[in-house]
Amino acid sequence: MGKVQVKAAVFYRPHEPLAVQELELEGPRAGEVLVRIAACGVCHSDLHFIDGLVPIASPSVLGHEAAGVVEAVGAGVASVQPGDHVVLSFIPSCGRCQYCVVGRPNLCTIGNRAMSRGTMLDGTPRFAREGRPVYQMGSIGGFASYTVVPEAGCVKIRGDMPLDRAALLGCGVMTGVGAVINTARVQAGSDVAVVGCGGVGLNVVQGAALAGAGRIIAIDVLAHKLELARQFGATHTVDASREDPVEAVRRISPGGVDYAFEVIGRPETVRQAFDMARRGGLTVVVGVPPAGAEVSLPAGAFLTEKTITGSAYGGARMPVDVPRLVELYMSGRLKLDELISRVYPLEGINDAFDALRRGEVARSIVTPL
Ligand code: CND
Ligand code: ZN
Repeated sequence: MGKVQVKAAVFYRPHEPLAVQELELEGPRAGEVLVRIAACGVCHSDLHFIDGLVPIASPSVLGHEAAGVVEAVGAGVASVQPGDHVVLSFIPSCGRCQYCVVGRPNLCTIGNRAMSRGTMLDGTPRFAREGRPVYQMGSIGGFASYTVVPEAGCVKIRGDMPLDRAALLGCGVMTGVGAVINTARVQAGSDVAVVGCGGVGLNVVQGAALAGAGRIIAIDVLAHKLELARQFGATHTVDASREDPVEAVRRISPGGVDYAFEVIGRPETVRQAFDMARRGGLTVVVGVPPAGAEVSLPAGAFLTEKTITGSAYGGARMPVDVPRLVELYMSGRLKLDELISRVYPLEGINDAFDALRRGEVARSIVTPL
């Protein structure tokens, strides 16, 4: 199939608004899929590029939290066909590398290389403008009317799942709930602290509730985020703009919590989370820090068998986890409607990022068509 004209939001350089432009989209090559984007969530990871905190290939179509409908497939594609509804994955795991084989597909060598380059698995993107390549954030580029993704980057979902809700599963929900269930494996009855209750952190809170955590302590600097956190299952809230969050958490959960999650991406709050964890407790860093940032920890704490780990994409095993999350939503046990604070057309994308930067929203979605 030939080239398609699409409308997309393109990042050129930091501290500049995204440009909403016409691009050419090449049809799917072998093993690739053309998807009409129904909705794409506005995640803080995209904002890090715009704010110049994390580098990305330029120019790039941003957006990595998307769902849509398969329009066409390239040669050899077997798992989806035109008309299927899909959630897109920003780590298109190959299924064959050492990480995939041992059951850690979120660490896939090939998928992570494609994600960080902003390309398909063969190292090239499918968008172009005036003949020059335009890269695809997370091998997706979801702020576009259509995109092409690797087959391994789409997961088929049931047709009656609303696509705008499904988009959120592509990053925020998978990352947040997955950090609790896949990475930390939170035990029922244990105490959890969540530092940062935005689009991803609220999903850590609801993941902890799903796992049957005992005390779920939500920490943020904005009162309306703490109210939302209560709706998502927090049993206690701490306003870190008013009191020391470490002291507050250690007061609520004497000795500290079993699991502390950092969901902002700042060295100071990583340290706070670590200090909130009890002896033998686990700290999980979900937030993406600025490039080059370092974290300082009290070395003596390791004698108390405290551990700290990162969580990439919530330890996602997308073909397993996405249908599970869909079933949880469809049976009323996963909150997605409450996450969508605003819906923007593609032309409103820069307003959506301004609102995210100001902390006004849980999540916004962009509907490109
Ligand atoms: P969002 O901006 O929605 O949330 C951040 C929240 O942190 C807001 O509610 C803020 O008010 C709050 N906050 C800011 N400073 C403080 C502070 N000092 N103390 C307490 N709360 C504070 O961002 P998001 O939820 O979309 O993303 C959060 C992070 O997760 C961000 O770094 C993003 O890049 C990262 C992430 C990681 C992954 C992964 O795979 N690990 C995937 N997606 C996003
Ligand atoms: Zn994200």
